[in-house]
Amino acid sequence: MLTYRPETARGGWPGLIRAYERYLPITDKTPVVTLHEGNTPLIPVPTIAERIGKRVQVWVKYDGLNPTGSFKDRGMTVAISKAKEAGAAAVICASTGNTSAAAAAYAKRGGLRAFVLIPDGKITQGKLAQALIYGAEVIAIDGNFDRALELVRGTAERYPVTVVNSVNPYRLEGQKTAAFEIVEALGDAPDWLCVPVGNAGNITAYWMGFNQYCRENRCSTLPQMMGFQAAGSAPIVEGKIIEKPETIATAIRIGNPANWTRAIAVQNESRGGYHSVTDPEILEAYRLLAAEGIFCEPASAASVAGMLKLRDAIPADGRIVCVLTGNGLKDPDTAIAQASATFHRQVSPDLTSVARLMGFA
Ligand code: AN7
Repeated sequence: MLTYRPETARGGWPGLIRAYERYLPITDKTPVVTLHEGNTPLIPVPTIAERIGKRVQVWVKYDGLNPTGSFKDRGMTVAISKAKEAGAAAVICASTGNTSAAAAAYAKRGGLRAFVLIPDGKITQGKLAQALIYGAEVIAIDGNFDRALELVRGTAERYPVTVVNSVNPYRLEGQKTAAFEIVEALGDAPDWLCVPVGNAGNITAYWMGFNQYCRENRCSTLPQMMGFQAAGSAPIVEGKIIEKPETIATAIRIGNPANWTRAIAVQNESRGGYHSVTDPEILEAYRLLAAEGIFCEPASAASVAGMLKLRDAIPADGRIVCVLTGNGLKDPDTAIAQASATFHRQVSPDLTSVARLMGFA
């Protein structure tokens, strides 16, 4: 007889709600909607660390290994479970792609309708594919993410739909668990946490998580929170709304972050900072990560690009974690365009031709 026990599925990992129940706003009545998200690896990246030119240790938190390929699953398992608990029939979000993928998956799993508003033509193939195959109701607007979020807020004020963007506090509650996992993996918090920033929900959530774990005596120090925006979409760095944000890192193509005020508080409390990285810097970090065997999406590489840009400010013997928020498979077009690998095409299908190309004949 087969006995399936969710507690032991995926190497004993029941999903982050069950794993961190006591730190989350979960009750006996919460119907847990999970895909066993969380528990992602913290991977050392020694060849990238070497580029810093002093003794430091660098790890990446590879959150692209979540069920829908991004950190959004952490927030969505909690947001959808709580929406279901409250009796919601439908959820809505604006998205540059990853939130819509996660909302679509978890809403379907929980039996809720999902409406997703996306900027037409400005989300990657993989993310669009996900929203569609999970069966969300996709509304692509002739406008950017910021306009989509305004429409989402307006809709939710008038109609019975629950917003699952990071203005929903349950999203941040779920996402803070990534900080718990980092502390568990390292035994304490790192010196720096480098995070790509769009709406600044994730950097806020990490800060909540580290603080909560310190209050619980699970860690003794707090990291400096270093947020990185793409140069064409850097409202927090520039201190003003960007009306027409642009960057190859479409996930963070956001000109008016929803959690702006919180983002400033995180900077002040952690003695951290916000900096911008250019598209070429992002793409260089993206290729360096691939050279370590790690494939993330361009927005995620902003954390590594930012760390390398600030190398002179890194403390000696520093321990740094860069968050890789999304999987590289989300954006195959950029990968193919940026790869410099040898790619022979239209090769005659015979041994001599193949061996010749390999340099053996
Ligand atoms: C890969 O999906 O905003 O600073 O609508 O997809 O918490 O917004 C995505 C954001 C970083 C920025 N990396 O996180 C959306 C969306 C990736 C992302 C961010 C996003 P926040």
